[in-house]
Amino acid sequence: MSQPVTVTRDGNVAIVTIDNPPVNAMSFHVREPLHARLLELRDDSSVEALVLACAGRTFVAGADITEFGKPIQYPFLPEIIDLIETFQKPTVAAVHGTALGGGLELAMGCHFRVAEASAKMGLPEVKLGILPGAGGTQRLPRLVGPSKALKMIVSGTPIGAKDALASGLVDEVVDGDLLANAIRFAREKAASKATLIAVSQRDDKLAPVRANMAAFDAEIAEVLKKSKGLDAPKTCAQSVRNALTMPFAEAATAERNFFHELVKGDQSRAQRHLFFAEREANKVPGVGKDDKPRKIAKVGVIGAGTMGGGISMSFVNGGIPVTILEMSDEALKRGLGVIEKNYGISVSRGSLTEEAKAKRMSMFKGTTDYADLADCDLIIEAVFEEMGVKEKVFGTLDKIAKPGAILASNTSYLDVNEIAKFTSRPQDVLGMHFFSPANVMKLLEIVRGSKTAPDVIATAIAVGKAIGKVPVVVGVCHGFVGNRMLGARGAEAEDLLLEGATPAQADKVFTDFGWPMGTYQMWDLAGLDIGWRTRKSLGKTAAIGDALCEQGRYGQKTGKGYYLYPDGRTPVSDPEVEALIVEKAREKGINRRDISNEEITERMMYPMINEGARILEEGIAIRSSDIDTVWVNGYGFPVGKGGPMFWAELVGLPKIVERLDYWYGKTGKEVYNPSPLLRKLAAQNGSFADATKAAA
Ligand code: T1G
Repeated sequence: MSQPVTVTRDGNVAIVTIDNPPVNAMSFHVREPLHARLLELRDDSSVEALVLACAGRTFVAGADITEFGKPIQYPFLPEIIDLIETFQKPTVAAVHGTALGGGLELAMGCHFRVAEASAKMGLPEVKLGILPGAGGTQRLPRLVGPSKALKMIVSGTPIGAKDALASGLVDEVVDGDLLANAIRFAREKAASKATLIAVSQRDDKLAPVRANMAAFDAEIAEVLKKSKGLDAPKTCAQSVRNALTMPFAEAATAERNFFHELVKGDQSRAQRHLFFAEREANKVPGVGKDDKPRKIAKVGVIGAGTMGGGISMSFVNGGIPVTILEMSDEALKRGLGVIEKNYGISVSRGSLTEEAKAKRMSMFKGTTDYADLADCDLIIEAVFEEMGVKEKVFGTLDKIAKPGAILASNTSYLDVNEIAKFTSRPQDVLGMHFFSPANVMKLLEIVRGSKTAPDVIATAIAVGKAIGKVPVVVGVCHGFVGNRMLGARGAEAEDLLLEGATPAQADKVFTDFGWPMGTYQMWDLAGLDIGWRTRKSLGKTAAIGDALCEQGRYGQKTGKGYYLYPDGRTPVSDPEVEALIVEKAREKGINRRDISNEEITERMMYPMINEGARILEEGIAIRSSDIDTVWVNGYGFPVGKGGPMFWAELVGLPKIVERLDYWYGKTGKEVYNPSPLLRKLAAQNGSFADATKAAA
């Protein structure tokens, strides 16, 4: 095991190298020797300059998140950074990879920073429900100015080396040997007897903004607009603002206090849970390190509709060329036209350059001939959700696809094992369920068939991550994990309206909870006719939903559904719908009553939890945190509540079971019947995580 901290010499320059794989996190076993070595080097007169570097793939990527929630052992990171600032000789951070959080804070404790051209730097603590707690909210504004620091810290988005150089975060960007250049830079600074000003003592970038606090407060209001319901963004902004109004030491102390407040809160616990959950989701039983992902250099997509087009864009955006197959030139032209229009919107928004758009458009090939997919490494069909259509497609793919090609279905519900039977290569077949709009939504449900080979799963995970998705492996059942639980969440939506709720009231319960929208608005967005068609095919009815469709009220796309959409997007309650609901209730002899917001939560969100517990019992999800990852990345479950299963434990499983029992007793509906696992955990005051471990 290599030493976490080593010191070497290059003449009068001392090089301190941190080596703590995989990301050089600032764990205690790094902090302790680092503090000791720095103390020695500071007082060693033979050392005329110091370079702080890291081994491995990245400079320090932050404090050790696994240490949060436990007593943190001295020396703390702020003390180490303050110690570096007492050096009376040049200190230089050699930055490569991703210098994030405490890593960037450490680098900002040095007088200078030299970065590799490919390096990224940022303070992503807000994504963990906390704020930079080692001086970041005080030093970053002093280096890049309060406005840029505010945006970087409240968004948590890192910047590249070029931007860092231009904004004053780094002093030099190098292409060649980073360490050699950092040593050269340090030696130059020592030789020139350059004036050394600790970052905490600088004020030149603060003074101009301090003179106009009203303008800065307006900037704060602007950046906080999207942070609804979360505490950390507001606290981040307040701490950056303190840099303008308080002496460094006082503001740094306030920052530490903010950190200790936030880190013990439910929101940070939820967001740290999601950080590790997303990574746990890549660990799949039966898929080991020897199951190497196959190379995916070319992708084929069948269908250039909404899903096929979005899926194709996801791969091209990830640098993988796509051949799109459609049944006619006209459909192909339409599909490629929508893709071009989407890129055009990005260009007009400034998030894509014209040349990047041209390059991406050049990576699409259109065809109406299956033979053109023969050289694809992965082929994904996004055709009509009907087994007969899938049979034709996979039967043809089996004949034309090269050996070893992976054949994936983007089906949202259908049985992937049935689909695999349409081929002679079930081991190469799986589901890759994208979420609309597929080029935007991060979730990718990887549906593992009973015969899907381990390396095919490994490939789907790897290529999913490569194109910026969050892959979660799920089992075969109707709706897999997300849509199956969505069904449970909406099961009582119709009856709640008949019994007394309104769409606006029920949807406000959801938006107040932190969802982007409620059930009825979501149905209007997706199109009410989809559900209507499904109900008719299953011989089912829904008094209100059917009536709306019979009036041609399909939702947003027809300008009205449960709501009116006068501007095409914003839902407005419609008295006609409320009259329809009252009429349907009368026809059914239902006496409407006031429905409380708690009842709406109990009858829509608790059934979701119950279905999640059933999914765990059946092994459709490997672990409860996978379910949380699905919901946060595929359906907008608020990150501050950690996902449905994490939130259920905040509510208390005994309470959820008690309320489900109440509604089951009152209605006899299966959606309320507590699953045996849920009942067992509630009785034992256990947690879903325990159940997952026990099942593993
Ligand atoms: N602490 C502990 N473990 C970490 C970690 C961290 N900061 N970062 C990553 N890991 C683990 C991760 O769980 C995984 O483990 C393995 O490393 C590889 O990670 C005081 C308070 C650096 C961009 O938020 O963004 O500093 O699954 O799969 O895709 O103000 O990791 O292999 O067992 O993500 O190449 C601030 C978090 C912390 C950065 C690399 N820093 N990390 O991505 O690998 S708070 C962050 C990342 C803080 C200070 C505050 C990414 C990455 P396993 P990975 P990757």
